[in-house]
Amino acid sequence: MLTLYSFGPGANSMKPLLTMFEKQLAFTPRLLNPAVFEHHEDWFKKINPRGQVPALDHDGHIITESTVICEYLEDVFPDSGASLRPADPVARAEMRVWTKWVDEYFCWCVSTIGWERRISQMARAISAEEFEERVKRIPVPEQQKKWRDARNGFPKEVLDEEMRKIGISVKKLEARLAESEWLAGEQYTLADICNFAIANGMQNGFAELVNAADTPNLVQWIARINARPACQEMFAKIQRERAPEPKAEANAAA
Ligand SMILES: N[C@@H](CCC(=O)N[C@@H](CS)C(=O)NCC(=O)O)C(=O)O
Repeated sequence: MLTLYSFGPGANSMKPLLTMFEKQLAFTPRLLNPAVFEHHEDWFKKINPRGQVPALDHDGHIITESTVICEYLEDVFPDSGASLRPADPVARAEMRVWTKWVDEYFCWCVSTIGWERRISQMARAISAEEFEERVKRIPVPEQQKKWRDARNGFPKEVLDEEMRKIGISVKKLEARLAESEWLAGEQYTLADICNFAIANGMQNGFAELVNAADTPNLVQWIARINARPACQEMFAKIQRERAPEPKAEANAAA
């Protein structure tokens, strides 16, 4: 039995969700509500002591870390649905360079701007006392700081630096996708799924950077993945838990 704890199809949660739909795996989706800090409740910290989603329960074995979960699913169910890892070791290494890059670089700059735009509203929607009570329950000190920054507003120099990194990231993706249809070459792989999880929505939330004129290949790649039956089924079946609606859509809650 497979149960996936997530916030729904966005950011890190989308990586294993889309992988499961691509691999046509039957699973129980368990959606947590970030607006009520459900992921910091004791019952969930028993599942993931870091108090973060996604987390996979496979017959009682808990797997955490979004990219690790995707690789695990490919290891355990190699013949189910789409094959999402190249057989060729060179292409496989290239896939992992892209999944490493999204986890270590691309995800973080987009995440901070998303937190500033959307999570800040969630953090400010409650009283200072209640907020501090909730922050105390967050097990990871860096995440406590991130919630406090979201409530107080991230320093301008941090936001400027993250926007600079987003600009670099967008150019890097565009340059690669001008060379080949998919990030690791000829085959659609976990590299595409994991980067799409962060990039999808940037054509709206970061339209000044991601648009048909400046990044045609990136825009087409985003559209190609959105058009895949597995992706459409995921969005139709799994509703994302949302923070209060902002003016511009961004990929938040990472
Ligand atoms: N490295 C982890 C990061 C997980 C992560 O940042 N999860 C976010 C949602 S995308 C989360 O739980 N955020 C809420 C919080 O930290 O309070 C992974 O890739 O799974």
